[in-house]
Amino acid sequence: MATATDLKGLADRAVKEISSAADEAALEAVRVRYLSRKDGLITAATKEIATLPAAEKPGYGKAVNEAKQRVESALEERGRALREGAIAKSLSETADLTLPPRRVRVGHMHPIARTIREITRILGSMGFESVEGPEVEYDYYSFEALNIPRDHPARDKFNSFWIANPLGDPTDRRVGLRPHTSPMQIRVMEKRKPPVRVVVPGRCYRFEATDATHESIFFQYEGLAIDEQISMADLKGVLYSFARQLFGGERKVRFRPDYFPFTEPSAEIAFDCFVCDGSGTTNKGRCATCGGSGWIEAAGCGMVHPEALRRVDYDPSKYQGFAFGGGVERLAMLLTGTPDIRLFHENDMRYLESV
Ligand code: FA5
Repeated sequence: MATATDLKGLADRAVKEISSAADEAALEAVRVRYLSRKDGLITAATKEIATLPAAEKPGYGKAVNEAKQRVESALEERGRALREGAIAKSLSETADLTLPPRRVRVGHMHPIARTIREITRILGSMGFESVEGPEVEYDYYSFEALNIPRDHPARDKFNSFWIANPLGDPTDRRVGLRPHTSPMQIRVMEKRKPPVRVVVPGRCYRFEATDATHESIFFQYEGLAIDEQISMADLKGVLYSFARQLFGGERKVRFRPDYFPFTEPSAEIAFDCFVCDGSGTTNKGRCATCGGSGWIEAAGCGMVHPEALRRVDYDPSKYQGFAFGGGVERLAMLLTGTPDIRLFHENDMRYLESV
C-alpha cells in the first residue's frame, strides 16, 4: 500500500508532466494515466481506502484527496492555458493576400474526341448520318460477311482478340473485339434499305505490336454510301473534299490501288508526312513517323463488293456504293503535329494540354 509520502511524490510527478504537456492531446494522456476510472494511478490509491483498518482511513484518505485535487486543478489550469494559446495563435495568423490564387484546371476535349467530332461534322455536312456499333463483335460481322472466311489469309492483317463464348463456338457465333469498323457496313445494310449514307466512329482492337503509327487499341471511322448511281468518282470526290475541309488545300493526297476482300475495286488513301515533309528522311536519318515512306496511310476504301450486297438482300444490278475506313489517330497526328501515336494514350497531361 502507498504511504502519504508516496502519494505526494505521485502528485508531484503528475503536476510536472501536466506542465510540460505541449497540447491538449498530451494533456489528456496524462489525465488518463493518473485519473482514469479504470486504472488511473491515483484512482487505484482511492480504491485502497476501503481495505484499510478504520484508524488509518482518515489520514490516508486525506492524502489521496489532496493528491487528486492537486492533479485536477493542475489539469484545469494547463488546459485553459493551452486553449487560450491556440486561440491567440490562430488570431495572429494573417492571410497573405498577395499570393496568386490556385490555378483552376478546366479540362478540354481529348484530341481524339475532338478529331471524331470534326470527322462526323464534315461528313455530316455531306449527308452522312453518324451511328455507332458494338466493340465486341461476332466473327460473322467482323469477317465472314465481309468475304473473309476462316482460312482466308486476310485474317492475318486483322488479328483480333477472341473472347471465350459460354454458348459454344460455332464458326459464325465466335465473338471477339472488332479489328475494324467495317462490320457496321453489314449491320447497317441489314437494317436499312437504300439510299444509305452513314459514318461510324468507334474503337477497334488488333493484336499487333505498337510503333509510331500503330496501337493495339485505336479508333476508326467507317463511311458507307449506297444508292442507285454511285461510282468510284463519288468515292474520290467525297474523300478529297473531306481531306480539304479537314486540312485545307496544302496537304498532299495519294490515292492508289489496294486490296480488301469486301470492296472491288479497292484503294488506299495517304497524306504526306508532316515530320519529314514527305521526303522520308530527317536530320536524324529515316523518318520514324512515316517509316521512311514520306506518306502516312490514312484509310482503306473501295466499291462495296457485290457479294456483300447480296448477303444483305440488296440487288447488285440495281444498287452500288462505296465504303471507306480510316484511322482517327492518324488524322489527329496530322492535325496536331503529334509525331507518335502513343502520345495520345499515355495520358501525360503536359502533352495533352499542349495540343
Ligand atoms: C481496314 O481496317 C478496312 N476495314 C478499311 C476499309 C473500310 C477498306 C471500308 C475498304 C472499305 P486497314 O487495316 O488498312 O483497313 O486500316 C484502315 C486504317 O486504319 C489505316 O489506314 C490506319 O489509318 C488505321 N489503322 C489500322 N491499324 C491501325 C493501328 N494498329 N493503329 C492505328 N491506326 C490503325
